[in-house]
Amino acid sequence: MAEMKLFGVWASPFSRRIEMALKLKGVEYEFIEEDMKNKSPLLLEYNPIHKKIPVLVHSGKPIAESLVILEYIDETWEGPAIFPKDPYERAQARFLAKFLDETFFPPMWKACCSRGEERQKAKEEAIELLGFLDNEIKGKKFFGGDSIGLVDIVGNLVAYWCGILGEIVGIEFVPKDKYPNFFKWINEYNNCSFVKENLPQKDKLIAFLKARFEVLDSSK
Ligand SMILES: N[C@@H](CCC(=O)N[C@@H](CS)C(=O)NCC(=O)O)C(=O)O
Repeated sequence: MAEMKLFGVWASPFSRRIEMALKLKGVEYEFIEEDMKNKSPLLLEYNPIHKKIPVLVHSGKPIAESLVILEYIDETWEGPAIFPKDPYERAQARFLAKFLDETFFPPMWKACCSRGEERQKAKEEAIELLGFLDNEIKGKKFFGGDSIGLVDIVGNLVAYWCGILGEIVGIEFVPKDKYPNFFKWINEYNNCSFVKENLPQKDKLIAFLKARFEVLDSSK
């Protein structure tokens, strides 16, 4: 059997995406927990450009960047499809995944890490952007249709992490009245048993993130 190793961090939405995809496909792997304050020589060797987790190593060959890894997993193993088969739907799913990581994530994270006027501006920007997703999910159970697909896997960031970060810093990123469709998806998603099995335990994650914010605060 091919050797499969995943370098990740238990609290990271990016490495959880890969775990979810591997489990969806029924692929066995070894999880190697990285220490972000003291990255292992192997991680730096496997991802010399970004020096980030997750990195999937398949029979000694490393693949970095969660969206790239998800595509590799879908192309390599049979089982439930992660990407839509139809080329247009596939392009749309890629667009939404990139939107979440590159357009939504930066202001959302800034809203959590900044203060005062800067926080207010980033918060408004992040919340406004979610209107696009509220419209996209309207009338559907998951972004992938009846079952979980690429955008749902990538959406762990907003469905779970964003809610917890919001609780910690006192920001409601997904107001139920403003975004009823997206709010419904979040509930559906977080209550789906397969998803639940692949999310970190809430109390543990809150403690981890609070400690992270204390470090950020003390370095200001
Ligand atoms: N675009 C990357 C983002 C991954 C990422 O941000 N990983 C964080 C942990 S959650 C990391 O490794 N940070 C290390 C650092 O920035 O030094 C992906 O999708 O894989």
